[in-house]
Amino acid sequence: MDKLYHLNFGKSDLGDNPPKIAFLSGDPARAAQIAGTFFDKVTCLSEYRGLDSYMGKIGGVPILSTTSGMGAPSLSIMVNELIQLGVETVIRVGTSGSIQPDVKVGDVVITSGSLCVQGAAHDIAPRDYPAHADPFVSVALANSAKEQGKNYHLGITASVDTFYEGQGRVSGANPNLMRSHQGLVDEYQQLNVLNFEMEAGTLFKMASVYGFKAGCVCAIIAERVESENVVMEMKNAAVDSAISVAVGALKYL
Ligand code: R2B
Repeated sequence: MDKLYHLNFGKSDLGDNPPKIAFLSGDPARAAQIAGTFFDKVTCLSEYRGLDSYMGKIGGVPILSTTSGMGAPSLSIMVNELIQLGVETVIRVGTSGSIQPDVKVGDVVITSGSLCVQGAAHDIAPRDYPAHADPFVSVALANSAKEQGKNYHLGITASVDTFYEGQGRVSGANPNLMRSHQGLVDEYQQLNVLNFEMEAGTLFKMASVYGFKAGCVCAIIAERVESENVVMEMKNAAVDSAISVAVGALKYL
């Protein structure tokens, strides 16, 4: 038995030509959607703790679609185990809230680098260590988005640990933000940060430390300049766009 504890599969499940590229989604339903829509010869490798994984082929190339779970601690476990299995490129396909007025619900953001405000990353690299995407993966994602006529933005993402306080939300159970978090959306807007999410910064630091390639494309599902809420009516279409940009990037890699 060579199963890794959290992935719940091992090298012997991956065959003679094991996948070197993994799509990584926070939501297990998105991991299943990617595999079900785009993979040939899909195998479900694991349904364990909501961190489900699938294997298949796209254009004859073996590929994984795995779930990171929400937030950097969970992502760090799944990515560590994927790398142990020989994965060399990880593309996060996520959801996100925009910070800039011209980044609209339904658009996609391709992260060139993260403002990484994530505790898990401190276990892997120093606070000031850069959190940047692989430039070739980012260009592949941008080429794919352009080719598909998507509204896309390439730039800096704020990767934080919490959905509420860390993204300056006061509409949840805690209406009182610490002084450091008051006016966060305005401050990040002035710093030209495009969007909030909760995984990419740690993924990028792991990539530089471990020596693999990483990229991130996120569907914009909230406009934080306007509201704290997710626009549920547009979520599926936005996620479909991010997925098709990620899949379309493969041919540029
Ligand atoms: C986006 O969506 C999740 C929070 O709702 C989290 O995983 C993220 O980065």
